[in-house]
Amino acid sequence: MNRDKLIKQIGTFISENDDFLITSHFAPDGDNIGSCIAFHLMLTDLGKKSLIVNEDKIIDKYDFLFRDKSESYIQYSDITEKTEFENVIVLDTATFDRIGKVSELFSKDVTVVNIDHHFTNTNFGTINLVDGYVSSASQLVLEIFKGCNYNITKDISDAILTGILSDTGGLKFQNTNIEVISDVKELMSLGSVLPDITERLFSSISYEESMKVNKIASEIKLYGEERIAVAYNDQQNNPLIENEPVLMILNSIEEAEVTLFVRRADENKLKISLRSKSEFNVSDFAAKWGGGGHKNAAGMRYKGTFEDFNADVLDKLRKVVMDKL
Ligand SMILES: [Mn+2]
Repeated sequence: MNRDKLIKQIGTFISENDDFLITSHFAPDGDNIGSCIAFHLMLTDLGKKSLIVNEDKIIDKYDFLFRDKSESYIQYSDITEKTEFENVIVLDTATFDRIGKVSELFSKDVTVVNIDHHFTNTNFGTINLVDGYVSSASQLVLEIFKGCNYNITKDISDAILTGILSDTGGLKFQNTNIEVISDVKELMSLGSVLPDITERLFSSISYEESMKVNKIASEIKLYGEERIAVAYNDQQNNPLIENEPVLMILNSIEEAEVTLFVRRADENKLKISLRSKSEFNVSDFAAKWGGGGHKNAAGMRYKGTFEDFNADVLDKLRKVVMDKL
């Protein structure tokens, strides 16, 4: 189906229904949160009922995007009364399992609108608007709102801009193209202040958090020959609130082309963020362990200790990267 028809179909889905569940992948990031909030605010303005539910907590940093957080969002574990939703919008999520337990809130005859920008998206929705070439799910949300002639208020614009800035690393990543800049220009003309949101997303960190970041940064390991850098954190000893500041330091190391940030969540469970500055496809690599994402940014999980991970995954990565050099 062509894009205009798809957007019209989403518009019809919205106009014909009154009660929506909005969700996205666990471990929410700025694009996930921005696109969810933008959609929630728009549905509210259209006189619809809508609730954002995520398996994980949305960190306080994004509170400025909500009109009323307690009315808009609930973490799955805080739900006391289970409602079965018939109309669900899933944003920024490549595979159905990444919404986690939130799927337990779906009714049997649920309609799922899947809006995403991961090449690996499995088209799990009833309606699927998937485009791996756009920077962010938030950019697709803007396209839908424009296509449906919805009124984009400043706060909706701020949420969309937050998503775009988050997934482009503040307009610095390879996915920052003319369309991104053109959308940013449009959002600025709607009243969003680019430096203000950039500041909120990238330049603001508490003293306590900065000490945790420093600890991790001071132990980054560089494999010079393969141009791989690895950061590790044990979340139980050093509970980091956000990964982004570590990723920024890690990815700014000029001797590294591929970087890994490995977090030990709990006993024998690791979460890994992979980034690449070159043609090396970290999504393909992570797929071997059930992970995925984009060519230059992906995620995966691993069962085992950090030592197991080094012997198993990191060694393979070093070999694969060496072979490509
Ligand atoms: Mn995204």
